[in-house]
Amino acid sequence: MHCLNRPNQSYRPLPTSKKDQSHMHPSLFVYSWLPQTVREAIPTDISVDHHDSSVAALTPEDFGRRLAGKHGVVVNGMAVGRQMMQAAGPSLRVIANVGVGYDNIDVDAASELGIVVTNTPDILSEATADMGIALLLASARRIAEADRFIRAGLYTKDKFRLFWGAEISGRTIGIIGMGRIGQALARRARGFNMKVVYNNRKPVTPGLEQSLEAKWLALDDVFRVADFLVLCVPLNAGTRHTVNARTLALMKPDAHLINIARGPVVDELALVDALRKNTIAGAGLDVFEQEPKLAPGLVDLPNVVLTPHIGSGTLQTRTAMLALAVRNVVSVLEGNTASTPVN
Ligand code: 8YV
Repeated sequence: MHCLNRPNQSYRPLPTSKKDQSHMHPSLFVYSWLPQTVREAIPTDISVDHHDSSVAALTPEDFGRRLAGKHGVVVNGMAVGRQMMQAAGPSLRVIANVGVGYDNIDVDAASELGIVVTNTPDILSEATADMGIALLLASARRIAEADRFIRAGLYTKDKFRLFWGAEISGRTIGIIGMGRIGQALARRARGFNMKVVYNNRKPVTPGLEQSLEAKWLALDDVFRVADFLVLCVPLNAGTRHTVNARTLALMKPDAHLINIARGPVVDELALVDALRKNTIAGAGLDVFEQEPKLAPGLVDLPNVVLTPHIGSGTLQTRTAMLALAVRNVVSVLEGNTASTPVN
């Protein structure tokens, strides 16, 4: 997914001298899992209020109360809109998102209010691309269905005709969004001897296209030719419902859709309809339109593999994401620039 760097805004003033800081220690609210090694990297003059969102979610009201008066916040996908920022008060200078996608944060409002927003690009690209391949293989080879079959005690006779899936080698992967994750996916797909076509607002450089052995096509053409269509775009007004009843109808009946981007890139009801009517063969979904809710009927379909937004979910990657988010906050609170700002 892309990190759209925006021109630097004028941010809220910082306590620049030691004298300023002596009467006002910066305070940080971390609303995320926080490993000890990362916590120890926070300078002791920053007071830390920690709530592990992976143990229990706060309501937006409680989150707002904890945020009030803080100078920085680390969030893990929590929606932070203009009202929340305003309610936090004028002390708030930095919002560090633990994730490359930052559609949960109103970046325009933050910029207007002089608040720095940061994300965690790059470090999760490999793990997320792995997840794309995992879902592609699982959907093609019907892994989840076969697993359920064995657990149900149905594996009792001849196995030759069981769970025939789709061949990968020599088939075409269509990647929508050729940012860092899309590129990592293309490299993996070449390793599986797949042909790579892609769509991106702008084609990548000829040199990169050549090294990835990837060909740019118009969006509708990617839908038409892909045997495996993988979504790697950020969510914004231009990408919402890229997959809808019309574009699903362009897909081959034996094609599979994989979503490792954001749920709302897909019209989930239209997808349920296509999977139910078998107008496409299968889907692998790591993200959903209204997480953690699923569209009615989705769980009843045999031809979809579902995972709960775990694209970047490895210990190494998630730890690195937290470390980067915390480094970004600390940098801003110490009067320096964040290493991965988005505004
Ligand atoms: C995060 C993600 O787990 O990076 C992203 O954009 O979707 C995931 O890696 C998610 O942001 C929740 O924090």
